[in-house]
Amino acid sequence: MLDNPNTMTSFWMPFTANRDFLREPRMIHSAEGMYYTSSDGRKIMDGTAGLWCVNAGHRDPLIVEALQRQVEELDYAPNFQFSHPQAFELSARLTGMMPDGMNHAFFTNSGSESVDSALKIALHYHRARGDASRTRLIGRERGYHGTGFGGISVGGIVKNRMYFGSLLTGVDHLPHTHDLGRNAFSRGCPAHGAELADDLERIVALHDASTIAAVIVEPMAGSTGVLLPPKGYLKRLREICDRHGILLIFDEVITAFGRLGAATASDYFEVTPDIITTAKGLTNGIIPMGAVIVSDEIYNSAMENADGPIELFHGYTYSANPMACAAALAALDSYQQNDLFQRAALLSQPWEDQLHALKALPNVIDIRNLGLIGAVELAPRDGVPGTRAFDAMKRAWDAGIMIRITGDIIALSPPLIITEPEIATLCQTLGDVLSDLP
Ligand code: PXG
Repeated sequence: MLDNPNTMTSFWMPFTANRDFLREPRMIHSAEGMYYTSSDGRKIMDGTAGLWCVNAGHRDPLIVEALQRQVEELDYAPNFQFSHPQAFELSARLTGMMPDGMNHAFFTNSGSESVDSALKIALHYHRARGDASRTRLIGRERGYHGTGFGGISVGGIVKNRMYFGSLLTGVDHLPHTHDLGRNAFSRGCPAHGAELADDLERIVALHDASTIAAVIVEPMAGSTGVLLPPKGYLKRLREICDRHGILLIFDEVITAFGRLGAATASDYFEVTPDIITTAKGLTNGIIPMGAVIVSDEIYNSAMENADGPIELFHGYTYSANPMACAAALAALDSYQQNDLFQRAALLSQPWEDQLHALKALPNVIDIRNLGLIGAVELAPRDGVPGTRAFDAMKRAWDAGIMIRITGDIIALSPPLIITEPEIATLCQTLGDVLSDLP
């Protein structure tokens, strides 16, 4: 079947050049730790932790065994008006890792659902407090908040929005923070651009704060190609939100669970939002699950201001599914027992050094890094943007490493179990690919 492109068209692949893939499939057969084995039997280093989710590496025995035990006991239980102990245990464990005062978790099945849930919770919060005119949602250019209608409305990636109609109304966007002119080849967060947060004051002046419910940003914009927050930017955003009674949502679908060398980006940047969205690393990618973590103020307000027995008319069939809870509890165990967040923090320096050693290679116009995240931005080919990085991705696969691309930006985010020699191999292999790339 795999040799027959006609049969293979039955799978419409997400965010993929489907026709190109069918001509030249890149198929994965199995995985262990830092490596995949391709269908043609080659070992491929996972330079991206899957899609930024397999933080503890593939088939972590703690998680595999927890799932095996869970399926023997409880496969599914509803969480509408009934529940099961793992849901409460996980909520307690998860919120224990979150910033002070963020003690309540609402479960979803993906980052997209976490984002849409967070936006709805923000609207609900203001309305329940009698502030129903606060309905505007503010996102940011180049932001990625998943693919639900809420997420693409506040998101700022043109191709993810332009085909899908008029989207949510009452949405505005902050400017993105990418500035190669001032910040190219910065190590860690760039020095320039904190003032871009002040654009929120312009938006407030335009619409009036009394109409604005929430601002949502990725503390580190991942999908768009790793745009790091300028130094001081997030604190400034927090201050402006506070001044105007606007909720601040950090979309931590990528950054939570150790990617920056801390439990959350909120922790890393020492800026506490009102709502944090998570997914991906919550279960180490093994089972879909997301969670929205909210402040005591938001949760207590929902409980106190409810107009009937049910405080929030929102939820999913699989919210806090027992198998997902078991995977998440085991993933959190694994992160803790193996000190993976600390490990990411310790590895961030050799990571930075190895990545920035690629600076002199042809067509490299920027290199960015933070925690165990890296990006290499390439100059686009004349008239055919995106093709240079696309070719790099294919050649990297042939050379034995998996990398992610967005436009002409290569993104790297290896599992946090990577070793220093593996960092060297990953960067050197990428360097070899880039040296020969037209
Ligand atoms: N928010 C953020 C910040 C994300 O990065 C989502 C929401 C949506 O999550 P779900 O689980 O609905 O996909 C994401 C997802 C990439 C890449 O290559 C990034 C994501 C997904 C797939 C690929 O950068 N981020």
